[in-house]
Amino acid sequence: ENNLSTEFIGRNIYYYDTMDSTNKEAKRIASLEDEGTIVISEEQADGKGRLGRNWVSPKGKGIWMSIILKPDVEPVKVGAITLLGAASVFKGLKKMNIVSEIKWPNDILISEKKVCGILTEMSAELNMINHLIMGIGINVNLDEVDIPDELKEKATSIKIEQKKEIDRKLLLANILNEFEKLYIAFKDDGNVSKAIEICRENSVSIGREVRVIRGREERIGKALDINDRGELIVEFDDGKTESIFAGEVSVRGV
Ligand code: BT5
Repeated sequence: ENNLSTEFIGRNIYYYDTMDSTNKEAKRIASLEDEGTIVISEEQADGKGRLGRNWVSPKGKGIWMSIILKPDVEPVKVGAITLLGAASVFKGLKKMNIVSEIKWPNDILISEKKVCGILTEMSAELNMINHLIMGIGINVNLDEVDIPDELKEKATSIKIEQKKEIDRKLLLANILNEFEKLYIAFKDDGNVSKAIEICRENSVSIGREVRVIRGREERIGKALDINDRGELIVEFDDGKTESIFAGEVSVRGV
């Protein structure tokens, strides 16, 4: 906590030993809580990824947390907010001399394997956001045995990659410090340029083949860039170029 230098992000923390999902808990309490409140748990019994997928969250080994946000912007502007999270995790790791890469829109990779996933959920009505929950899951000190066999090819932890235990509190503080800076710019005037620049410069996706899945339709293309709305620009094999909005598709390195 000593390393936390934020004004409001993480100034109110609900800390649990166990929880179904910190995103679920954050949604349950969001309307009563101030912006920047965090729910964090040592383990999650029902951690969630996107589209209802499961998120492995073993006890005492990771950072499983959710930030409650109440930005006064239109719902269409939140697409880019996941990138604020990704950029903050990237920068927080970098501060500890840990090199990672960002996989648009919501993953952080080390050595091409996932160490962090982000799940942003929003409650909105009448074109106004009630609240937004940014769930961040980071595999900090997981050992090989903590990673299920079926995920071993695509998932890793910081400890496995760095071959040493990482201070979770320090990493958390670094990430929250970075996040608040980027979030204030976003809140003030919708400015996400800094976060997008970080994602662009440290992206594994750009220049690579990606698979864009929309419902049942699956197309292969090449990711060219991230535009200033945070969308991924993809050139498909038929020569057409489209900008892909986070949440509308899932993109995988082929
Ligand atoms: C994500 O989904 O990457 C978003 C993960 C968000 C987790 C945080 S933890 C705190 C908060 N509370 C929650 O309940 N959730 C958030 P997605 O892109 O859909 O990736 C999910 C897929 O990643 C799964 O289907 C697995 O294949 C894989 N996976 C599951 N657990 C993993 C882990 N711990 N590390 C790496 N990959 C994992």
